[in-house]
Amino acid sequence: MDKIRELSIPNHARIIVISDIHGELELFQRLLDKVQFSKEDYLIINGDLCEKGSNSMGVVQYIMELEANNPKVHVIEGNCDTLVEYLLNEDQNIINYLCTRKHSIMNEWLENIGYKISSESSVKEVKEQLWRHFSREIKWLTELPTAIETDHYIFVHAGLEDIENWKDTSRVAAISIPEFLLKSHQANKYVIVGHWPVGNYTSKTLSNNPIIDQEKKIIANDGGNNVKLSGQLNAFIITPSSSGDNFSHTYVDRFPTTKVIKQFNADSSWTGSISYVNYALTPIEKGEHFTLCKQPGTDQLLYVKNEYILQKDRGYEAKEEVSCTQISVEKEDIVSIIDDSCAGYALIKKDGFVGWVAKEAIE
Ligand SMILES: [Mn+2]
Repeated sequence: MDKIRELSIPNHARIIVISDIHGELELFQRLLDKVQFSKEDYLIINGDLCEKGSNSMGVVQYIMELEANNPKVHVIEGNCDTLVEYLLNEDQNIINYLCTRKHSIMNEWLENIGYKISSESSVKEVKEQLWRHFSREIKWLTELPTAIETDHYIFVHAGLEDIENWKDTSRVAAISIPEFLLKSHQANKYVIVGHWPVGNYTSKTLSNNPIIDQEKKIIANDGGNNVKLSGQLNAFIITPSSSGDNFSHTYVDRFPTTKVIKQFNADSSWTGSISYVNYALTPIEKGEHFTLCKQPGTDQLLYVKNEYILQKDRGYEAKEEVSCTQISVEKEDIVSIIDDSCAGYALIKKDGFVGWVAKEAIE
């Protein structure tokens, strides 16, 4: 990769890392408030400002301004931020992408200038229109660095190749390598990434909180905002202290919260979750609310909420990624409600952990 920014961060400053905002301006602003982002802090936006959410244009505008007014704000590119390059290269495939994906920054820009796109549209003309009105934004997006290196950290959207000199990682790998936490790297610093929702790595209690792998020196921070049913926007926070850097995190999501009115004790044998790829299920015993299933992909036994099991021609599968864990709650706990539309049990999030509680605990 060619675009590496070296950055020297004074060793008393807090570093806040946020990735995969995906067009969620309001969530991003709430998160900055929640971490009490101040003039003393460094803010690293770890790629994927655009796509999937409904206000990519607003996110880009807001962060461009933030960066222009604050030398401590730094942004790197994610794969979703590089899509405008297809347009600049006049690649006709981008027209098909824009016709099938409603939530794209380019569609928001086109709507803003009242240009109706169709599969017949010429890529040259769309490019000319957007360049006329948004050249500043397009230029900014294409000039973002691929990685930022500080004394102790490397910030990159997806990951590094497992090679002697990490700087030889190709740009495509840096912004789009999948499952980096299952791989390894040879840089002798922590590598902080987004891109791959951390929920994909969990096999026990589903959580979208950042994962720190001390041995591999990888920190995965993508909370699956706008990608996962229970997704959230994470802030990973590095706070220096005399004994070294402290790591912490916080998050925001769009779920309503409620106060627990009755204690619920989880059955600890109800654990695990269904995540990306492993949707196939073999039902073993159907209960009133949950069905004990075997997950052929992992050989795990899981209690799957009946409403989340679909019968397809090829067999049974999960409707989407979902927790199969029960979680305990105490009276007065504040929890977020992810799904209260099922019979008997509600899917909630407590301190970032996702699972089921009996409905009488919350209503
Ligand atoms: Mn990404």
